Amino acid sequence: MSTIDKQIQRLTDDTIAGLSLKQKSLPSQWLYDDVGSQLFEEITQLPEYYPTRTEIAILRNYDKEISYFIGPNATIVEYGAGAAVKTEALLDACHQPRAYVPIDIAGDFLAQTFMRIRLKFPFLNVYPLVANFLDNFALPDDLESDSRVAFFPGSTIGNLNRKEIDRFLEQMRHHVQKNGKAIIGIDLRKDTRTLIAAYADAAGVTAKFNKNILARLNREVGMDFSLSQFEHSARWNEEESAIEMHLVSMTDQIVRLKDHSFHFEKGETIHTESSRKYTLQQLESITFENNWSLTNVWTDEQQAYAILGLKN
Ligand code: AVJ
Repeated sequence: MSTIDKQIQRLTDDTIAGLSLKQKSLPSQWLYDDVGSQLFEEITQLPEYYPTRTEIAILRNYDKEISYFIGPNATIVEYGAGAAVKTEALLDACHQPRAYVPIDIAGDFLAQTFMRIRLKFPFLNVYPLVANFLDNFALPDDLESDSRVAFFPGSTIGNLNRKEIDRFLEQMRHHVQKNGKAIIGIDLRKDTRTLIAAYADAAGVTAKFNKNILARLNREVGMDFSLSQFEHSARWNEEESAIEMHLVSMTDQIVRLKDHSFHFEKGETIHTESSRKYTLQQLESITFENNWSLTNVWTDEQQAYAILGLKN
């Protein structure tokens, strides 16, 4: 089977499994096809969506310290690189990084990122890698550098559950090897109003982003979702300490996938993404339990967002 066929098979299996649950759900990774990745980039520009701009401001504010933390002649490995906008801030801050390995599941998007970074940082060796960072995979073995630094910005770690975080932090330790380091950006817990506004913006871009998963299922596995029959909703789940995106069925309806049919009651939802929000204390114990030492925490004045510096 080709990679594309395999991907469509996984999407189909995940969808059948997820829509058969009592609380219907879809794995959030499927939000990020090329259209979804593009819409997410639009989200990062919204006035309500503070994480991206706060993260970039922290990177710029502490560029000297971060650059010192990274050290010279490093290879930066970025998980879920997307458009790699924050990477530019990081690469600007570094003195002479040696190589850059952007990893993303959206291949077309990665190719564009590759071209842009090459133009802006001509001295840098770029090795793009199409992969799901939750899978097991190896890095190219011809990376010559003094040290490897994993970069996981954008609070993507907030999408992972505890088991996934443990697995990911473990793989990251393998990837960066002995003396390796990691820089992880993460959104912190804060008041619910700010959070809901960030995930239910006035311009409706997040709604479009969320509904794109239905459009994708129509496009790629031939489902028959009527997009106007679903509405975006952002909810705070206190137990999980997470903002959740849901798609709410506006009517009682049936949606089909091949010979499967899924019944939706009016008001029933599909849970599409959880964005967990942590306290610094929780982050300390999670990293400690995964054998990383947390050596640096960079944050903004309001402590809305944190960038962690970890050593293997
Ligand atoms: C890309 C996962 C970090 O959780 O804030 C933004 C995705 N979803 N608005 C986040 C997202 C809705 C974003 N991450």
